[in-house]
Amino acid sequence: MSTTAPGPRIVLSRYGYPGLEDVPLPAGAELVTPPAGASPDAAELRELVADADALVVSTPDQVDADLFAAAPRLKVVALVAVGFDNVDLEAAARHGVTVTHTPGVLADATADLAFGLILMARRRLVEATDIMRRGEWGAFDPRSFLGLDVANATLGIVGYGRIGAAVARRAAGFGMTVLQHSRSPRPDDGIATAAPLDELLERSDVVSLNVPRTPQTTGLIGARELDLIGPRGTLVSTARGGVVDEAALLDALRNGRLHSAGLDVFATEPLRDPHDPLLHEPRLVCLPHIGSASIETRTRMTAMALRNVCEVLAGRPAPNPVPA
Ligand code: 8YV
Repeated sequence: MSTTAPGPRIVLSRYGYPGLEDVPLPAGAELVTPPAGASPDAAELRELVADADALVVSTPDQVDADLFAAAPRLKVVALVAVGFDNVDLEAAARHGVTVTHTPGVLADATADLAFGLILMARRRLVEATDIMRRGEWGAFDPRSFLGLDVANATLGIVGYGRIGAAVARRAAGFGMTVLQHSRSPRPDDGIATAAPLDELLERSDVVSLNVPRTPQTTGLIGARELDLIGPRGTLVSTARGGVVDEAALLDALRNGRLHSAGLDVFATEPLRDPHDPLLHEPRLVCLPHIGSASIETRTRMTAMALRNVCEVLAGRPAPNPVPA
């Protein structure tokens, strides 16, 4: 009698990753997903991974030491995300689990969104849309909805990795002068000029945050830094919540010490309290962490994450391990 060994058990933390149906999987693989719309908490995730060989997760899922302890067969955690601050990498290493992510494939979508935030904040697009929705488009007044120019302004990019560089390429099309600041110096690309952080903040009309969340970047932009950007300045972040001190940001906007801001990321996600003051500040544009949310981009991210799963399960090195 011959028996066929069952294929690997691949747990996905979310239902509905775009393009999953087109990704080639190991023979006999069993895919396990929560129901559509479900968002498993830590205990549910631990239950799901008990017999898993691979786990595919998104940014909101906390992959901590308890999860690794609850998953004795786990070989790979594949993030459908480039940021990996939600994974305990030391615990992964202790348990011999490879952690992978999806660099590169979401740089353009995230840079597009950063530019969307810049235009929305600086040209007051949300305020303008809101008055139309309320039927309050009044008689022409030359002072209505005056914003500040994006074209030919100076843009400072904090964190000049793939996403930061993609933001810079877009800025070049707007005739902007581009400054950049990175922890590790980047070679001159002819688009952005390197500058120390304080100098970049002082010289920039618009500042885009594109750093990962680390102990060094947590609280990087507080009251002092916002004052360096100044009353004609705009701050946008598609990075991670916690990089900007949100209370200091609200204070600077309310007191006219900063012109405007746009956030796609928050210290608390999801931000569900409809009374949260961040959601009611007229000069602050808020989006629900949608930097990579285009069909093409999320499809590429899914394919890349699953390719990493397949390679590790086949005993080969992961193509996109998170950096050491
Ligand atoms: C989303 C992201 O969080 O890639 C990242 O680091 O923050 C975003 O792409 C992701 O798509 C959801 O997992």
